[in-house]
Amino acid sequence: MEAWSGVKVVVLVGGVGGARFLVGLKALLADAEITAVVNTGDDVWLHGLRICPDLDTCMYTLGGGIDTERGWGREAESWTVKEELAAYGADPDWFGLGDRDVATHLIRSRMLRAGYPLSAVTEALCDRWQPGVRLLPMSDDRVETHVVVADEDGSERAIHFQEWWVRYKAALPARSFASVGAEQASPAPGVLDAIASADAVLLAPSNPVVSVGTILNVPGIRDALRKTDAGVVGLSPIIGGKPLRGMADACLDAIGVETSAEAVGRHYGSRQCSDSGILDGWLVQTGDSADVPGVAVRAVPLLMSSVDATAAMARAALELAGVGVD
Ligand code: FO1
Repeated sequence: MEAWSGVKVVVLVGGVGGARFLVGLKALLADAEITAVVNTGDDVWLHGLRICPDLDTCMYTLGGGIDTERGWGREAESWTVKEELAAYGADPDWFGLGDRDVATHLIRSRMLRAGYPLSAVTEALCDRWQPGVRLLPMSDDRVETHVVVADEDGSERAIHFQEWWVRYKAALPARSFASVGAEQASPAPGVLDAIASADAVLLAPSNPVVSVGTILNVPGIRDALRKTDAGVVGLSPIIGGKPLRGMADACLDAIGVETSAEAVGRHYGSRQCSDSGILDGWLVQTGDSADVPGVAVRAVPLLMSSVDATAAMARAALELAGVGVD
């Protein structure tokens, strides 16, 4: 009997880093039940289409359709629709809308307009891609990450995360982030049950502010993490004092958290000795150290350089969460 059978693992994930981690976890837990709770704060309406970058990145990566170079969008992509939109002068022209990717957005937008919740849309799209992991949006309600930025003249304005991230490459100093709609949102069906009945809950090495942080802003999720019998273990997205990819440092600066494995571990906090913390364990990169009061810290290799390397990280995280394998 496979040592992992029957094990239930929930992972809170964002985009590229989270998807990569899920590939290694899936390789390790061949026949266990993996549920990914995916950030939808990056989601945006563009050209009349609803785009869900982190859900699509996870779906394409696990389903074998991702462009591995970019980490988002489809492989063997073409950009004719984008060129034609630009020829019409249709705003925005700074977002990479690929032709193959557009089909996903057309199906999603049609189903949303027909009244299907995002979780049902995601299930339908996954029928094609068979990711081998249950992908749940953090919420079926609209929760969008907006960024308050300072312009050259010092004036402040709020822009959608995608504009900050893609158009400005996070170069505009971010004053703060807002999860617009979070107060009225609730976790998507299945999210709270999955966390409550899990054997382990893992925080993928995703952006702790705009990915994992946004998921924690959905009312009920943080409490569910504090209440579950599962071990809750995070993997640091900061290695040697900097993020491996993405701009987590720009995000951490904006909320006044130092870009270090220790600071992020403390930011998530201890479940045992704080009234809002969520961690029992924290994995940091070999060579990094972190003192996170009330949290068991272990240093292991955290570079997702191969599926095997990622599977080893996942094994270490599960063991720290008390789900050991012989
Ligand atoms: N990221 C970019 O840096 N440039 C793009 O043009 C871009 C287009 C894009 C289209 C679809 C999609 O699902 C993701 C896309 N991303 C792009 C990534 C997106 O901005 C994600 O929100 C970030 O990667 C953060 O997870």
